[in-house]
Amino acid sequence: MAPKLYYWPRSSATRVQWALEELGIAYDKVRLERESQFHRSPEFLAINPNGKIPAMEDDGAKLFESLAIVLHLGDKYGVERGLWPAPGTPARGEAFAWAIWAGIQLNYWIFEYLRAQAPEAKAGWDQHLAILEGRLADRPYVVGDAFTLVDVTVASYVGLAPSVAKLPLDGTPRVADWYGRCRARPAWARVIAEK
Ligand SMILES: N[C@@H](CCC(=O)N[C@@H](CS)C(=O)NCC(=O)O)C(=O)O
Repeated sequence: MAPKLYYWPRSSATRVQWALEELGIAYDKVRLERESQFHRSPEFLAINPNGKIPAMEDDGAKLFESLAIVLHLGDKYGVERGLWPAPGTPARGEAFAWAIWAGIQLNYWIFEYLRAQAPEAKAGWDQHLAILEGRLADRPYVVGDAFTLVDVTVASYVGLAPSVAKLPLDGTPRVADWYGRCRARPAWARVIAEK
């Protein structure tokens, strides 16, 4: 059975939609409306007890947390499509390291800056963006020579900086170039076309 994604547009579910579109697999979309509060209903809480989107059902698994869902999709569907490193390879370990780093560190510093608007938070963000700039010094994508779902995860967190916190990327030219290449992908265009 095709994976079923519960989502609404322009939310934490967007990185999952982007990953699904890159994979090109059939999936069912269940669009919720925040105002309907269905995401707080017992029916939905049985899928995601946190009462938040995204959530996914896939072959009996009930999944939540957008980053975890992308990692699951990479494992299950990405390897044969060249979008996720094979199990046991050094690249697989690096995929987990960079994707989880983005979900924890980048996400933390963006929202800390948004909350505090303080120089310390800006310094924390700058320090982490410089780490990514260094990573991209000798490779075109975050892991390996080609685009993978690691780029989906890292770019989706990086993208919160300009869009949510008004933090520009222009001080890190390699990040800006890589981010532009990620966002130029047709799969991304399909995702953001939905209003
Ligand atoms: N860390 C979670 C965040 C999920 C989240 O906060 N989702 C928001 C939409 S972006 C939500 O469902 N909010 C509804 C609510 O809290 O009532 C993830 O990445 O999946």
